[in-house]
Amino acid sequence: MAYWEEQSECCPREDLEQLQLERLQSVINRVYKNVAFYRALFDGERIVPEDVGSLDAFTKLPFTTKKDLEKNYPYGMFAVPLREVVRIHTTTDTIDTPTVVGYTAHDLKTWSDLVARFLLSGGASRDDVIQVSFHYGLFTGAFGLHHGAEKIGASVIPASSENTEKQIRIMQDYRTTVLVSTPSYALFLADTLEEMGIDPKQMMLKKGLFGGEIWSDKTRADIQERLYIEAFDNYGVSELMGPGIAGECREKQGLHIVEDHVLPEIIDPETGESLPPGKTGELVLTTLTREAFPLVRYRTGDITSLDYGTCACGRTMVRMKRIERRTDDLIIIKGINVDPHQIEKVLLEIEGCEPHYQVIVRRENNRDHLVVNVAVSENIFFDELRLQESFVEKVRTALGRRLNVRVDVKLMERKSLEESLKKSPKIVDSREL
Ligand code: DLL
Repeated sequence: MAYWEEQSECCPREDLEQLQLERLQSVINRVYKNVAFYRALFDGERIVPEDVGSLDAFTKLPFTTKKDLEKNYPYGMFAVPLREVVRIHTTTDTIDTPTVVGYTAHDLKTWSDLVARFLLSGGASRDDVIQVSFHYGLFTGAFGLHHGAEKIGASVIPASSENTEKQIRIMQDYRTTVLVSTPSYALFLADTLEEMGIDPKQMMLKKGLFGGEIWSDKTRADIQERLYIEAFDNYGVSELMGPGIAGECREKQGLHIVEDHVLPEIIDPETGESLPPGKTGELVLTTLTREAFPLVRYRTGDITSLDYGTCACGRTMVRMKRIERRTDDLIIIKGINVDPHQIEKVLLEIEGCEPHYQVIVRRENNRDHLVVNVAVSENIFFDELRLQESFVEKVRTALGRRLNVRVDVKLMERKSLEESLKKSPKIVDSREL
């Protein structure tokens, strides 16, 4: 059984809880001292760091939300001076102000160690050739996986977002053994292999480490069957670090959360009450070791439950059930987080559009498509096909720019759209996730 940091990963729970408490107290002290937002938040609730004397007392602290991060754009949540920040990423979400996430040199070292943990727990090793098919850029996915894979000594191919034929050529010629991507991309790859008449059995691919979006057991079975690989789930949130927060071991009975670096809780998303182990609710995470960008009780919006039972792999870290849904309308397309409320803002800026719309998300040929049905004013309707086409193009481009994903646009008369909204919700996600 290969562990990256055996002592930590298999730490007895009593010792782990003691460590968590010590780290927690240090985080609370640090954010109170260095982050104006937290000082004001705690002062407002008449809390001083000394009040957090137990893990129980900690659950009385207020939450941090996405809105708080938005208000403190870009550097307001940093707990160190900018000169100590050696890397900056942002979240992929499409709100006006993404969250800017900073890392000190020590944060980067921790990040790669935590990614190394789940790479090894999924059976990857220094003998592997790991192809990272996430886009290298502000998104945390590619760099996070890349440095973790280098850390375990694997040969890493930063294939990024090269087109799929090229990815396949790389896979064949460079003898890739592990694919790192979103699960939906793995399925698309399987389709493309089929179209190209290439039998995946003839390739060296053995494993896939997939994350960045919600996926089901059925999708896992499809990927495994079609690519002849073993598929593992890994979870991360950019605000918290990126990938490396949780990953599956060979048992695949949930994802081990790196509890010595991140403290998980489950709350009732409606009331904010803490829920006991085993109950399903919203995952709330607190960073225990982040230097540049510590977060206290951050609401992830992800619905899951926690299992503190023992795992046959020997790791004592709690297991999180695979994410089943979110508490909000966030739509994740190819790993990019799309906030549908942005659509209305874009439409309001375009003359002739009304701020009424319906979003349809569907998966065709293992590719996710976002279609926006847009209501247009009657005077814009449309005897001239050419004018109509250029209007659609204008809306499509404006939406695509704001949302960072390709969008198809269908124009509708207001009445027809209203009829449609009577029959189905504003956001229809027909993907079987
Ligand atoms: O998606 C980080 C990541 C990159 C994780 C690559 C794994 C691999 P964000 O773009 O901030 O960060 O999106 C975070 O994506 O709150 C979940 O809703 C969703 N998500 C991420 N991983 C999983 C997963 C990256 N394995 C948001 N299963 C999270 C289900 C996931 N949902």
